Amino acid sequence: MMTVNDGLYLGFDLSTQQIKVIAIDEKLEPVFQANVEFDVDTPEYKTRKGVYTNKALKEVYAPVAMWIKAFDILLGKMKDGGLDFSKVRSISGAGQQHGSVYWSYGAEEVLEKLDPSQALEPQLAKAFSHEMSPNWQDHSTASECDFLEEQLGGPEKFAEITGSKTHHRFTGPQILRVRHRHPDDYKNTARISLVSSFFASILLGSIAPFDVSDVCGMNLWDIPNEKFDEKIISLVAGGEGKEKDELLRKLGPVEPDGGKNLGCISDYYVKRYGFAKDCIITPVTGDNPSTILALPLRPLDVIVSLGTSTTLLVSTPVYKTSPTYHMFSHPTTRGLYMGMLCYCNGSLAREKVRDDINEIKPPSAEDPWSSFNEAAMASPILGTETEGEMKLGVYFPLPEIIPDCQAGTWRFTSDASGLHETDKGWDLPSADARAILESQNLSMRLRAGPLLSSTGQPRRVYVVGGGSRNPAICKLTGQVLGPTEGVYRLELGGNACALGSAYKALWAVMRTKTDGEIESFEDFLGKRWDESTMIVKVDEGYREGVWEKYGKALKPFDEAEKYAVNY
Ligand code: XUL
Repeated sequence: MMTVNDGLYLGFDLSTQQIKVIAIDEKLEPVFQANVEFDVDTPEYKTRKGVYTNKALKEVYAPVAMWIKAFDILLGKMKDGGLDFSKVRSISGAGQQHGSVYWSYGAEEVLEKLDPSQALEPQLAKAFSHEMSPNWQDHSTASECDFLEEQLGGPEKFAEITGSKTHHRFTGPQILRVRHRHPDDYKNTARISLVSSFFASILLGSIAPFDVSDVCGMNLWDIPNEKFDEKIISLVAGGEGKEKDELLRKLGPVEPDGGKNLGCISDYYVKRYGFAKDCIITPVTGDNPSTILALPLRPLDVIVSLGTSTTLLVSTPVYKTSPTYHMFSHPTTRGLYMGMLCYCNGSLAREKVRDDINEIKPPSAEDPWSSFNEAAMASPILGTETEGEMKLGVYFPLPEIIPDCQAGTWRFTSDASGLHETDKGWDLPSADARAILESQNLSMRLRAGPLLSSTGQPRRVYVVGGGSRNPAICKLTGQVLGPTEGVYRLELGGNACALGSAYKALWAVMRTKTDGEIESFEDFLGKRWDESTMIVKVDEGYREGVWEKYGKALKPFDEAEKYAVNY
């Protein structure tokens, strides 16, 4: 039970389809959770899965005003749910990465003078020079990416400086597209925020700086030198003189300390909801950086988030770049980096195979995955018992980011004579169940290996998100990635992102200072985190012989992916 003096710490998650909040106490205990789903709770915006899509232009974007309306509704739910706002000591949060928000001249004044007798949305709806925020699923910036990469000297060079090669969804190419296609909107933009710093801004009542980690998702930030790259900024701005200065002004500063007190919450929330005047706002980061804060992640540990998309996250002291993955500065800890793989074809691809199998073998009433799981477990490793042979598949019902590939499904047999595209000998659709899980895990192993130990083997894999409840998925993750200590599911995994932010809000207030050294987030969380209640072991991980067998599949799998890319 909470006592009267206990403080609360809030973590928000402004993601693609919903906004969530979690409140924790000083013992890390979650005491309140609520969410607002855009399609359902703000139906007047008519979004589908939180976004608008223009297929012809490959554009995906979301109305900023909808997020604000949803935040109004969420605050109402928090109030109705009995959350005592006066106990909240600090707030942090996370936003879907890469999306940009364009503030008009005059927005800062609107933010400063928010009227507590009104909701936020009607007051802020006019504070934007460009009403839509390009979404991370957008694929409209191929020419901008090509242009930037050519000018800078190729994908390796881009990755070396900004942590990633250019990507359609990254903010720099998106800003360049807005400048080209909506020059007046660009001109009328006083400041550009990421979704994360936008959210911090409406909490603060003034425009917040970028977060140290989320800024690395822009393709603009020189990670090793901790500054915006002048050449890339000039290319995006359209000139090296006043154009570059203008863009730098629009971008504003980057806050290097993830636990910084950015200021107290806007008076608006004090008067309208009863927040304490001294409740502080700390930097809001990206959803993936926030997820790694949901547990004391050690080097060689991996988080695999099994949601709509699949993301693999590692914390590493080594800044080693490659066009095949992303590096970000760590959201709290200087000298550490977050390595990330981000796939479009996560649960949707698995569900497609599941549905094909269910058509011929209906699942049990309780579990729509029962036939799929049975099929996956009944198939031999790599689809065959024959020594020297393997069956491999590539399953991309949606165009894929890793590798950059059109939509399609390809099946192969590999033997001494090489790799052959064929589904001869495949027991379809059952054989796809194991093959898709192997395929998704082999792709992660191929790319995450170099970020891990010399053997490419993780210590632990933590699974979060919807797929982490499926035992067959967890088992294949254990077999293919082979973590030495096993696979663990994070309880509350569905809320890992918001939880990571709430932990960060707590750390920001409670971290100690010894001889001028600030207590690191890892030490702080490690002391308070009780493994026995937070995680459950869901697979043993490394099995002698099995991991090695999958190791032999990496080369033919790489060839199979290249075949799909060049198809
Ligand atoms: C990461 C990415 C997605 C979004 C989803 O690069 O694009 O994971 O952050 O919210």
